[in-house]
Amino acid sequence: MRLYDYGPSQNCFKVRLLAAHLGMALEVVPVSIFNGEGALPEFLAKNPMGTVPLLETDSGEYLPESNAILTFLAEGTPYLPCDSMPRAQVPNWHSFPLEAAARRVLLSGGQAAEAVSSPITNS
Ligand SMILES: N[C@@H](CCC(=O)N[C@@H](CS)C(=O)NCC(=O)O)C(=O)O
Repeated sequence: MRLYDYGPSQNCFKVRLLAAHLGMALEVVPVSIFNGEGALPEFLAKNPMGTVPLLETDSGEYLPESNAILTFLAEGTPYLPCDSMPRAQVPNWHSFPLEAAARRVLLSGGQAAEAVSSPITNS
């Protein structure tokens, strides 16, 4: 399988980390997203969102979205249990970072988002 990847991306790191835990070999294809490689027609044909990570299976199917890729890779392993409650905890924890970030933004009245998007100054 092939992973379209950007080294500093945490979403890509999650996928590489799980693959390493599973002893799964992934062919890593670097995509230089800040140089526009994600917006090239040949990449958009694989993933219309233009984002990484993107998994290409051995049968040539494409799967974007880090959490979907994690779920796909984890199937049949202890990282995705069969029993319903522990299995449901997986999407629960996948949602946690986004939910936690959204709550912080909402509870701060938007100031948390402004702090993140404001340029750092030395004044
Ligand atoms: N929800 C997606 C987010 C994907 C995403 O935004 N990836 C970033 C790198 S971390 C990217 O490709 N950015 C390039 C762009 O948005 O054009 C996931 O979890 O995979």
